Amino acid sequence: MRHAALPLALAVLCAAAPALAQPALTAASPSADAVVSAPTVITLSFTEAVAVPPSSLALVMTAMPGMANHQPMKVTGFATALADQGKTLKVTLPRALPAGTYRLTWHAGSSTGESADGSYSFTVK
Ligand SMILES: [Cu+2]
Repeated sequence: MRHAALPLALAVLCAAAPALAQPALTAASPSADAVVSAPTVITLSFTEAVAVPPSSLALVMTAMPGMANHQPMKVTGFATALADQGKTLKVTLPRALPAGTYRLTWHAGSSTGESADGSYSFTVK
């Protein structure tokens, strides 16, 4: 009896899996550890469609050329929109990013309540 019941239990688990999928980051521009020149747009692409809100993004300048002891400086005033049928978060910056090192922190949430978080750094030359 226990052996007969097991395949059914597995089948139920497998059928439920796609609905519980978290949005995973598949591509980003600028990408992690990239060195780019003055980006005006940041894009993050996910395996699942996400929604805004709850998806959000924070961008902090952590270093600047020629400036020792740079305090984390938050970049504000950007607009977040969806593209690619909700699978891409497109962030339009108020102006091209000046030279420095940045830390990008993202939160991606789907309309079904699944979410994921991540962060990475990139450099503007
Ligand atoms: Cu700065």
